[in-house]
Amino acid sequence: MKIVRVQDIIGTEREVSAQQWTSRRLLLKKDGMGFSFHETIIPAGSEHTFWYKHHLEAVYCVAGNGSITDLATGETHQITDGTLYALDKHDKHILRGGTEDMRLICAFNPPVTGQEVHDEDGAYLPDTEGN
Ligand code: 9YT
Repeated sequence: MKIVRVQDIIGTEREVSAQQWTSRRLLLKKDGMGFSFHETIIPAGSEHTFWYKHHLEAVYCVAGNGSITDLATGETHQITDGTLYALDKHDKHILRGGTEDMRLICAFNPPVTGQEVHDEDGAYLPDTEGN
């Protein structure tokens, strides 16, 4: 059994900050669960275009508020505590922080390795390191 406390991740290589978002990777591929598990903070008023072409992602809001726009349909959905969105079609999207910072809990399949770099579309490249 593993016990992971987010306060022990802050300030380590498992905490990644980029262009106004911060993600704490509580579980990565190397943890052997078959998915990775993250806490992501989206600051109030910030805007992000994400496209996980090679991953499926489920995201559950536990605090704050914001919105997500599906760039395939143009639809925008409000996000508050208790909202989940699942990117089951590798959906390219815009995520916006609302009036308060959003605290999101995320799971990725396949798991993020922690070594991903963004390609020209803002997507993570597929994991090529094997098992
Ligand atoms: C909200 C969201 O898409 N979070 C993703 C986690 C982040 N891209 C990471 O840990 O790399």
